[in-house]
Amino acid sequence: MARAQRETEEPQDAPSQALTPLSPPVQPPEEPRPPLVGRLSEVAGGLPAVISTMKHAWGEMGPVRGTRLLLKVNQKDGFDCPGCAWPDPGHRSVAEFCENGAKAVAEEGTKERVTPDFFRQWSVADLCAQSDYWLGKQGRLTHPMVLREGATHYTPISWDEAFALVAEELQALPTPDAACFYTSGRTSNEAAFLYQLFVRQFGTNNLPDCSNMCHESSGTALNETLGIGKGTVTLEDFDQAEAIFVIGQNPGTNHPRMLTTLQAAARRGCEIVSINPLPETGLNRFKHPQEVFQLLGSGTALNTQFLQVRINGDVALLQGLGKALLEREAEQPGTVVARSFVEDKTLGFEAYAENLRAVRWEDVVERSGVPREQILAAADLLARSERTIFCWAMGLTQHRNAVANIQEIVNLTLLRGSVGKPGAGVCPVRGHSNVQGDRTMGIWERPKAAFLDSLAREFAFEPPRHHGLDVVDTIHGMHAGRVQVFFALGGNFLSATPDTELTARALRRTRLTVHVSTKLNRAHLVHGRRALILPCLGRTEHDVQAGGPQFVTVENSMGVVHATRGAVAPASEHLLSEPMIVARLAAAVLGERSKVPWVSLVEDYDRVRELISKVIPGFEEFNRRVREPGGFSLPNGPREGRFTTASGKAHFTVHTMPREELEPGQLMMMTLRTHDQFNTTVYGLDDRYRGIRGGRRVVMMHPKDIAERGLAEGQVVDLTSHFQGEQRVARKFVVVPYNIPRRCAATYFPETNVLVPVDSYAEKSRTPASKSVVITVAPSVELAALVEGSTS
Ligand SMILES: Nc1nc2c(c(=O)[nH]1)N[C@H]1C(S)=C(S)[C@@H](COP(=O)(O)OP(=O)(O)OC[C@H]3O[C@@H](n4cnc5c(=O)[nH]c(N)nc54)[C@H](O)[C@@H]3O)O[C@H]1N2
Ligand SMILES: Nc1nc2c(c(=O)[nH]1)N[C@H]1C(S)=C(S)[C@@H](COP(=O)(O)OP(=O)(O)OC[C@H]3O[C@@H](n4cnc5c(=O)[nH]c(N)nc54)[C@H](O)[C@@H]3O)O[C@H]1N2
Ligand SMILES: [Mo]
Repeated sequence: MARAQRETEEPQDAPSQALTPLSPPVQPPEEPRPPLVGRLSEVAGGLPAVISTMKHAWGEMGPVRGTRLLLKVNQKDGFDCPGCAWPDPGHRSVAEFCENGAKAVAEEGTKERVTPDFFRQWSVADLCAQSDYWLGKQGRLTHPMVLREGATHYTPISWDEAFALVAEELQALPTPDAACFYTSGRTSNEAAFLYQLFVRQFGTNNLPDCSNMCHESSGTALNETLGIGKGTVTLEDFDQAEAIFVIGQNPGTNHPRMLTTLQAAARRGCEIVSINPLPETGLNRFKHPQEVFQLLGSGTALNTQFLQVRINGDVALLQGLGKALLEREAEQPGTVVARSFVEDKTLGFEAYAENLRAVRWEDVVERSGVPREQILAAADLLARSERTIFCWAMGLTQHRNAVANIQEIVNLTLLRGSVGKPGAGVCPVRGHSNVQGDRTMGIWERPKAAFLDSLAREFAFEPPRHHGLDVVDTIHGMHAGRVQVFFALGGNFLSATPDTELTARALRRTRLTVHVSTKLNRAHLVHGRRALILPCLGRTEHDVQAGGPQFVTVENSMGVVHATRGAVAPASEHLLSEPMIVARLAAAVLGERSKVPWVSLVEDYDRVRELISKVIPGFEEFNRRVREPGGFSLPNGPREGRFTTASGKAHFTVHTMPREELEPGQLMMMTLRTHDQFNTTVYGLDDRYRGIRGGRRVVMMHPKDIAERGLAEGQVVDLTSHFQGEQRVARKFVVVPYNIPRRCAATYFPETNVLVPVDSYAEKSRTPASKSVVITVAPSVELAALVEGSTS
C-alpha cells in the first residue's frame, strides 16, 4: 500500500518516536450515523439564521452572558468579532454580528470548562478517539498543563515551571533554527509584535503562520504586481462600485456580513458576478436576518451572473475575459483599454495582450468549463463598468497556479484602469480576524530587509537575515529531525495542515510541542516527547494587567486598525493574556541576552504600541489614533494610484493556461468549509445552505460521475488521492449528488486533509493546493477485507 511506501521514506537518524501500531489515531473518528441530504437552500440568512444564532449563543453561554456578549460584538467600545476579517461599517447597528460570528463568540464564551480534573479522567489516547466536535464542546481550558515524557495524561504545571521547561528545551537546541514558532490569525497586533521580536532575538525567522495556507498566494501575487501584499479597496468603495466579481469565495457561510454589503450594492443597481464551481446559496438570494420585513419576503437577489467554472478553471476563464475585452477594443479602438492609465502607470501590457491573442477560445471554454456566451456576457459587464471590484478567497489561493489566478485578476483590473480610484480595486477577503495584522507586525518567515533594519535599530540587536521555514518546510523539518521544538500561538497545526498522517509523524518526532490555546483541539493530542498546553484569555474577556484594564488592536481585511476590548470575566483566574505569555516566555528564554524590558512592557499595552509606532510605518502616533472611534487606516499606495513596486509601476504578467491533469476515472477535489465550522473548530454537523445535515464525511459529485462509476447516492466510498506516484487514502465518505461540474468533487476540511500531499503546493507562495486534489472514488473496503487483500 502507498502508506507503507511513505513509511519507508522516514529518515533513519530521526529521534526514535516512530509511529507504532499502538499510537492513537490522528484523524477524527468516523461518525456513527450517515448524514441526511436534503435540498439546497435558495435564500441565505432569514429566520433560520436568527434561530441558529440564538440556539448557539444562548445554548453555550446562557441568555444573560450570551446577550451581553453579542451586544458588544464589533461595537466601537466592544470587541472585534473573533470570526472573519470583514470590516465594520462606519455607522454601527446595535447588532453588528452575523449567525456565524455568534457561533464564534459562543464557542469562546461557553460556560463549559476543561479543568485538571477533566485531564485526570481522560488519557490522551482516549481523547484521540473523540470527534473534533466533541473536543470543542468540552469547553475552555483553565490551567497550564504538561504531558511529561512517557506519560499517558496531561497534569497541571505552574506557569513559572512551564516557561522554564520551554526555556530549557530551547536553550538545549544545536541552533535557534531547530525551533519553529507558528501563529494562527486571531493573535492581536500587540502579542504578534512581541512574539516576532522574541523569536528574532532568540535567533530565527522560523515564523510559519496560517497565512501560509490561506492568502499567501494573494500576498505574493499582489506584491509582485502592485507593490503591496494587501487589497486596495475600503468598505466605502462597495457603495460606489458598478460591478463586483466574487470569485472562489462563499461569503454566505464564511463572511456573512459581506452579504449585507452586497445587498446594499445590489439594491442600488450594482451588478454582481459569482464565479464558482458551486451555486453557493449566499450569493443567490439573501434576507438580512436583522431586517424584520426581510425575514418574510423572498429576499434580495444578489448575483446577476453565475459562471460555473470547473475547479481550477479560473486562469482559463480570466484569460477568456481578457481576450474578449481585447477583441472589443480591436473592433472599437479606445473604448475598452484604459489607454492613458496603461501607458502612465503600468508595464508589460503588450506582452500580456500578445499572449491573449494567441490563446484559443476552444481551450478557454474547455478548461474553464464555461460557455463562450457566458464569458462574453461577463466581459460585456467589465467593459461597461467604470468601477469594478474583484473579491476572492480560498477558491483561488489554494491551487498550484494560485499566484497566476490572482495575477490574471490584476491584469483585468489594470487593463480597465480599475484600481486607484473610488469604487474600484482588488479585494482578497481575509480569513482569520487578525491574520492581516499579524503579517503587518512581522509574523513572516521571509521578512523584508527594511523591517529587520528597523528592528535592529530600535532594539540594538542583529536579527537573523536568512529566511525561515514556512508551514510546508516546518512539517518536513520536524519529520527529518531538524526541527525539535514546535511552539504555536493559537491554531491547530495538526488538523489545518496538509497530509495529516505525515504531519502527525513529524510532530511526534519533536522533543517538545507547546500550544497557547483557548480550547482543546487535536494538535494537543499528537505531541512531541513532552508537551505543554498554555491556556490564554480570549478576545471576549477582560484583560487586566498591573497598569489597569487593557485593550488590544487588530487590522481588518481592508487595512483599518482598531481597538478590541473584552466584555466579560475570564474563563478562569489562571489564564494569562497572549502578550503576557509571550513576554514571560521571552524573559525566561532570553534572560540577560535581551535588553527589552519584557514584563514591564506588558503591564501597560500602550508601551508595546509605543514600540510598534517606532518600528512599523503607518503606525505613527499609534496610541492616540487607535483611540479615535473606529480606529485608523494604514497607508496603501495602490489605493491612491501609487504603485510601490521597484519600477514604481503596476505590472501586467503573462501566464500559461494550466493543463487539465486528470487521468481517466480521476476527479479534481476541493476541500471546503461547512456552515457549521470555523476552520478546524466544528460548531455542529450541518451544512444548512448546501442541504447536508448531521454529518461531515460526504463527497459531493455530479450525478453522471456517480453513475459512471457504478456508484449510488448514499453509498459509502473510500477516497484515494494521487500525486507523483504516491497514494493517500481516506475512508468512509457518503456519496452526495450535487450541482457541481463534471469531474469535480467537493469534501470538507479537515477530514480530507489526509489526502492533501504535503508537496502539492502553489508555485512561489507554497500554499498547499488543498482545492486541487486529484482523487479516485471507490466503494468502501471493509478493513477486514483490506488486511486479507494485503496478506494474500
Ligand atoms: N463561519 C466561518 N467563517 C470563516 C471561516 C470558517 O471556517 N467558518 N474561515 C475563515 C478563514 S481562515 C478563511 S481563509 C475564509 C475562507 O472563506 P472561503 O474561501 O469562502 O472558504 P472555503 O470554504 O474554503 O470556500 C471556497 C469557495 O471557493 C470555491 N472554489 C473552490 N475551488 C475553486 C476554484 O477552483 N475556482 C473558483 N472560482 N472557486 C472555487 C468553493 O466552491 C467555495 O465556494 O473564511 C473565514 N471565515
Ligand atoms: N484542506 C484544507 N486545509 C486548510 C484549508 C482549506 O480550505 N482546506 N484552509 C486553510 C486556512 S485558510 C487556514 S487560515 C488554516 C487555519 O489554521 P489554524 O489557524 O491553525 O486553525 P484554526 O482551526 O483556526 O485554530 C483553532 C484553534 O485556535 C485556538 N484559538 C482560538 N482562539 C484563540 C485565541 O484567541 N488565542 C489563541 N492562542 N488560540 C485561540 C483554539 O484552541 C482552536 O482550537 O487552515 C488551512 N487548512
Ligand atoms: Mo484562512
